[in-house]
Amino acid sequence: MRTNQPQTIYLSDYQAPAYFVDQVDLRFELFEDGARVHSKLALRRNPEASVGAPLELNGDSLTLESLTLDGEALPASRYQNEGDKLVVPGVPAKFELAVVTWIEPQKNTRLEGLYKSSGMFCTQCEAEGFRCITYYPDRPDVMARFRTRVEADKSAYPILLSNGNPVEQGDLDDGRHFVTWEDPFPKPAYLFALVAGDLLEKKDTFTTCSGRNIDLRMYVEPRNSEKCDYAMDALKRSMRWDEEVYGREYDLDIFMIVAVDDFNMGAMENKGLNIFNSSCVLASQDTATDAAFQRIEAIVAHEYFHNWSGNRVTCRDWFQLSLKEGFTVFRDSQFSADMGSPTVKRIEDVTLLRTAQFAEDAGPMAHPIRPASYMEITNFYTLTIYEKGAEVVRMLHNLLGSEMFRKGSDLYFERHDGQAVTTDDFVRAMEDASGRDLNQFRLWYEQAGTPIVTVVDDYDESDGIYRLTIKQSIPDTPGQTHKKPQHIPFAMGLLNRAGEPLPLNLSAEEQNGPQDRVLELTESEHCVEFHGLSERPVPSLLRDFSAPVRVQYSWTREQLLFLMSHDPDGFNRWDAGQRLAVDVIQSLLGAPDDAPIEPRLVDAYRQLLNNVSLDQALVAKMLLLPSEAYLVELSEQADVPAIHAARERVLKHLAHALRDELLTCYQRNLDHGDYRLSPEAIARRSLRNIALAWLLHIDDEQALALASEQVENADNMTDRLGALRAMVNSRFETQRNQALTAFYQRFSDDPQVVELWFSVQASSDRAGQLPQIQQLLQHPAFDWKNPNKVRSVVGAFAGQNLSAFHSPDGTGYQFLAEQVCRLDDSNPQIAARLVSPLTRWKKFAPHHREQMKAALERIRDKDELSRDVYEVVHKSLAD
Ligand code: B3K
Ligand code: ZN
Repeated sequence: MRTNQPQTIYLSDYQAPAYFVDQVDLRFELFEDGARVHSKLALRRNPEASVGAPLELNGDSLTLESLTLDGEALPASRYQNEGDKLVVPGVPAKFELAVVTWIEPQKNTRLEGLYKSSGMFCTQCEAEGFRCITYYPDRPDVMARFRTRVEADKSAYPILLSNGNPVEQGDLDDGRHFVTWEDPFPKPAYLFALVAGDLLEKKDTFTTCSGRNIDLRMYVEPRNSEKCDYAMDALKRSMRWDEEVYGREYDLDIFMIVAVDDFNMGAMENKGLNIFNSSCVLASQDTATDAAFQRIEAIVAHEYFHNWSGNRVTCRDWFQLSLKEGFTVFRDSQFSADMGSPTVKRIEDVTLLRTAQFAEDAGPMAHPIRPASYMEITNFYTLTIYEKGAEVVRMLHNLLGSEMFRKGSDLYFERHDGQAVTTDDFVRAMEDASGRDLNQFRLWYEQAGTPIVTVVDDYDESDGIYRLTIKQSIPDTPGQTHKKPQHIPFAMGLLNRAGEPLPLNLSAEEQNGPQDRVLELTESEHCVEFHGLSERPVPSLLRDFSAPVRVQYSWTREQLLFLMSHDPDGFNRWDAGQRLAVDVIQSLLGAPDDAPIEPRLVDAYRQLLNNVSLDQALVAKMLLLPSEAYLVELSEQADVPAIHAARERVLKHLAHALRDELLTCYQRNLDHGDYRLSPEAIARRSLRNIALAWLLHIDDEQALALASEQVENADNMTDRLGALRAMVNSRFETQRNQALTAFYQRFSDDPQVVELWFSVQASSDRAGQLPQIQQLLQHPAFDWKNPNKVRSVVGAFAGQNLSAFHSPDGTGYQFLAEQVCRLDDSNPQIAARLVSPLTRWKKFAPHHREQMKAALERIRDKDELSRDVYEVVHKSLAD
């Protein structure tokens, strides 16, 4: 529904539902021009509700055909149909309601509820999509058993799926057929799913820890037959891991995954029937990059883990979203760490958190991981709810230790199985299992904003004491000021001049203290003393990023160089390198072109390139300079052209100075054997593609020859795309265009590769200036109805091509405003997400700021703005 003044919904207004649904019987008649949905609900009044409470059902874009209460058709006078709500007063304590609605999935471009994608019917019901299918109490605290019969033409839709186990199937008249599914586990409507299509079925099995055999199925379009193996394998690894690490066994007899091309998000954890965006599940060596394989493994695991953290125990209301998302992201990050390199996984997670979540937490949309209000819940599937939510669970894990944490999660699952609960119930289970008082810790759920932890040190030679004064403060965020100190686990260590770890003795009496400690910060200021130190140590602070905070400490460049090569904590080694690079780049902002560049940076990178004893995956991460987006995030008043120029200068300087080392690195990391997805092989590919990218950044002819050969002959997409990206970012325009054309011709019938092809161009400051972006939008493969295509052009341009998007004439901002307005009518969810790069306009230098604001105002002034975009734009423009 469109509205000009959307209502704000408050957590404090929460009321339990007046009626529960025990059983839902659904019958879908699917046709080419629409679908008829027959729903029978067994309803029961909540004993807590008052007698005579009206029944309220949600509905959106539905045509009501009939409404029957206990077998008696209700005339229009017996209910109020208020557009998005159907209210039936005077209902008994227990009754059956039959509702028939007509819907038009073919016309559904919002991709919420039931819709069609590439000729198949599919659904997306989280958060509030079920109300686009039938009238229903569409809220997660109403949990019911579903029985679903799907009827459709047998030749066009031979596969008919829904949640649970198949219980009946047969043929009908007119070439139609049906399948009935029954889900024995009560669930909220947001976990409902239906799929009907002409799909290829891939089969496998999994034997659970108690010896039950589970049928595993993947359903894909026949052309994707060769792209299923990796996801199927990842699924089996996830199932085993959840048994071993969390003691969670799968519960139904069948688990299904379906790949769909048009999908707003990455995937959806519907009970027993996960639906995936094709780009997050389909992969082959020829078409998917290493990063895509890793993303697929993580998302398959994430959706599977939801079966317990989300489905068996679900959210009471949408304010509790992080209950399932934060916990499940934490679980999938543990899984990915176990499958590959924990340090590299941590670096990737923290990079995303610090670049994008910290930005969100400092902007106009900042909200606690349990928000107090929202207008449109779809806007709250945020990095804060997901990534910061996962960090909060990680802190609990760190504070309690793995054993106690596992006791806590066991208690949580056992205590709340089959219930819809709150984040507080989760913390209470952790508290009850461990005996720890987590009262102050709960503030992490209530207060928005990234805490700032300031560290000042002092070494007293005379008594051998090293003192740290640690202060915390939390910045104001919309609607929240004067925040209370939070409970922060702060992991640290100290190193001596030789790079050896020192014992952390907290008193004169302590002799052989541990070399790692987690300080628990609870006050706004702490003073910690370390005794028995014969020299001034170098501190290694916030090891493994033990809390989602910004650390401020006046590192010298010597200290950073020292930590880069000596810190035993791999994460902090990387972090020291990042801090050094940030410092060097920032020192060049606005400096003359011939201002000298820190020579020790070149030495440090040379050492990295030559270091073959260190984990090569870590080396590859350490070689990446901080992104422009991160540098923007760290600025007070970001001047994008200046940031771009300074970063480019450093990159080019390093590439020139290290040309020989880069060529050696490239050659050393060439693979001659078969393609493998081992961490070592992935690291080799990363290293050689980084070397190529740097060399082409300085337009090196020899590198051009290597890249041209690689883009043509690589046996995998990581190398092919790595070479293409490097060429696209070089000045060799003719070769770039030839490579782009050849690449497109080779892969034009593969939508996932075409998306990569779009985004490589849209995110490049050389190939993705505005006129070229406009051309991409005209390309025959571009499709406004497909969210992946929109993200790969418009999203990549505004989110990754910062210097083009922030071009001084403001045309990038106006372009984005135009595309948001255009999409708002067809897919408001995607439109609202695209607004994001404009929302932080106040953070930018004045010449950007005014034009960004003007673009936001242009969107605000559009007629009939969706609730989704309205909320983001109005909050961004608020004082
Ligand atoms: N729970 C879904 C997200 C659905 C978002 C709907 N707007 C995917 C996930 O987090 O697993
Ligand atoms: Zn999730």
